[in-house]
Amino acid sequence: MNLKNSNHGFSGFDLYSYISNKNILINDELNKIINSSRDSSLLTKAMGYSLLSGGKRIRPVLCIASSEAVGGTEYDVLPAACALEMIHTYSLIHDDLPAMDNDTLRRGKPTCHVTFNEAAAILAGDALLTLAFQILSSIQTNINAAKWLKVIHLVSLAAGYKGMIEGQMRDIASENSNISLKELEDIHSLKTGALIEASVESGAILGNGNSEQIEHLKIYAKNIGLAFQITDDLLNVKGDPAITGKAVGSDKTRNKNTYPALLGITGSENHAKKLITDALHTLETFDNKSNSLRAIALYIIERER
Ligand code: GRG
Repeated sequence: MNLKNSNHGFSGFDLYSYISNKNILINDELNKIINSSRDSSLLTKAMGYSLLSGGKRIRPVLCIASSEAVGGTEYDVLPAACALEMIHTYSLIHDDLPAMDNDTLRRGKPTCHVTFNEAAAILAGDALLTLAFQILSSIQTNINAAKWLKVIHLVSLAAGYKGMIEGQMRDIASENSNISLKELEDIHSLKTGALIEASVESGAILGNGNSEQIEHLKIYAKNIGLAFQITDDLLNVKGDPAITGKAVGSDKTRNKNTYPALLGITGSENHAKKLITDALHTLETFDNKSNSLRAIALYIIERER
């Protein structure tokens, strides 16, 4: 299946330039937020170390792209985009802790607890999570307060005990045991998909999308969220640590339930491609303002990091 050549009404979008430009905007804003406290405490250093260490910024980019797809602007959603990246970074810091995955490499650098210490890493994660909601709830833009409240609510659900944290808990609990494909899909959808879905949905709400557009974008997000984690599983098998910036082979060592373990490499690749095809179909009623979302969907399964 060659997704690039199939007819989804989209061609020639320069995703590299798009992501690079959005990353400049997002990184500038994250720098401003972290440096605004003007202190050099261990806590602020640990927060900045992980937050400003060069992740792909796919969640904030999705938030912006989703807003633009329904006619909004990047400025409408920039604070929300940054808050989503903070929540994501907190989850990575905690995921790398000895009590969780016990990883020493992240984004090409030693993990937060290795560079600082475990207490600093736990607190830096806590502080980033809290700061995200501080930013979400102190917005001064033209978008009405009811929309912001809706976004705060959906982000708290996605990040919380019925979302990402529940997914992480089930993931850890299922190590060393056999689970079904449905159980694995639920874990991945919660652990990784929920925050990706929240990124797309909040962009659509703040960009003033109508209810039909928002519903379509939620289906798009559900599909790409799952495909994103399948690709993450595949990169843990066949990725290059020099490119991914994190350990390869660790899922197998820990006897984790993953798509490659359940479906094999080719089965996992085909499943991810099917999800991306479905995601692209949900964008059929959208005009070319959603070409960034189309290109991101393809990138998600082609990425090398
Ligand atoms: C301990 C209170 C407490 C909560 C823990 C750790 C956690 C909650 C959740 C973990 C969720 C998690 C780490 C999911 C993995 C998602 C994933 C695929 C991460 C990699 O994302 P990328 O590729 O990374 O976007 P970059 O570095 O590019 O940002």
